[in-house]
Amino acid sequence: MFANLTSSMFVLGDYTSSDYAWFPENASTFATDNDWLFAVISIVCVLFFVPIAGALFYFAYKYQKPKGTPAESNTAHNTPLELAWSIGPSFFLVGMFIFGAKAYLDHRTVPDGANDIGLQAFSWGWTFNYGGGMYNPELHILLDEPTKLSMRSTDVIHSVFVPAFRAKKDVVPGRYNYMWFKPTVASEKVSDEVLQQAIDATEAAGGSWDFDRWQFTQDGYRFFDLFCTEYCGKNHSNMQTVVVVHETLEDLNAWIDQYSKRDPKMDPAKYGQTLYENRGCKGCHSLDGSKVVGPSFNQSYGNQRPFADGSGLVADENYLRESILYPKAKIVAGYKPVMPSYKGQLSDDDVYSLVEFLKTVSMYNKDAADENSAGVDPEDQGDEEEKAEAPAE
Ligand code: HEC
Ligand SMILES: [Cu+2]
Repeated sequence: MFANLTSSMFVLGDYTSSDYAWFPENASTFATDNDWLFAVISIVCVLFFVPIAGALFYFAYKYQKPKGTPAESNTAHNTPLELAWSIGPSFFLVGMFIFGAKAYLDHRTVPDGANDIGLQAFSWGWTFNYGGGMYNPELHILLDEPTKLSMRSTDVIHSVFVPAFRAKKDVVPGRYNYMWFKPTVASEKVSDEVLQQAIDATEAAGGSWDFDRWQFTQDGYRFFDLFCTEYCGKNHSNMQTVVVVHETLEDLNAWIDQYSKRDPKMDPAKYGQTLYENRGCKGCHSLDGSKVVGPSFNQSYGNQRPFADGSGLVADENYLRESILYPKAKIVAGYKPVMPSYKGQLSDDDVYSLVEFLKTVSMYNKDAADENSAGVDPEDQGDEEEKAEAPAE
């Protein structure tokens, strides 16, 4: 099942057991405290705003004078009144500060023994690091256990937001940041039947997994949404993924094992496609010839690559491997050196699988050319610099 499905994280819906208008589902230990504080502050604001604004309009109406009357003030100082309206509200302000600071400190103080998961944010996606070479775009955590995210960004400022957890934190390039939460609601699993139907429908359509339509993951779990909440560029709205809360450690570990590495029986190119989807390549490299942040993969393997320093070569396996592990070694002309290095993050077999995948999607690959987008004229693609030379023989 894992082998054949690819996923896109576009436009997730919001699974909740009930509709809501005010707050999303309450699914972490932060939610109750934060909602209560939010409600109290909102009510205090309304209780002050409405009478003050009302009095403003009422007095403006009551004491209006005919046009041309000279303005004059006849109010005297009223010390008790001024003290009352200064000191009275300051109790509310100090109260808000104390409860607000306490809530903030709660969010910043990670409990001992929290499970640590790495998070890398990039334009435009997320990669979670579960250790042992397991990376995945979905966040899977354990019920009733605190989880800490150690977060970094490879490019610009992003921000993690899980509305159901009431947890939100910026991910800033050049430094680590962290956040934590303790989920209190487990993700249900749909029945095998329902899951199989969704898998069949997805395969029949030849498309990628539609989270919005199914409202569960391709492993059959219901999920909470995770968004980027810091406008970070053109495809910011695609920066969404799912949070799945597992009830038992066994269940979580089984999921992690399943995605840890390629099943030896699986076709490397097929697995390479999963990595392409799951590991962020898709956000920067298209397969159809269009220029995204990086060159399209249908123009890579077997094609003459022009480099920024004026040199060039025909892309072979070694060049592709080097481009993945040491992206800054050779910069393709017309592109910025923004690709993050995957050294230490992809295993040897992962890189091999990706290279095999790149070969199958290249229009310059003689063996695969018939099945794939053969006939796309490179002259039609992109701008001056990336115009391809004649295909290599
Ligand atoms: C943040 C955007 C970004 C991500 C994510 C990214 N790349 Fe790139 N990639 C680029 C850019 C930009 C270039 C061209 C500049 C250069 O050569 O470094 C490039 C170049 C390449 C090249 C050389 C292509 C050619 O036609 O010469 C390969 C191969 C490649 N990337 C593979 C990958 C793989 C595999 C992944 C995922 C594991 C990936 N990239 C993820 C931006 C990205
Ligand atoms: Cu972002």
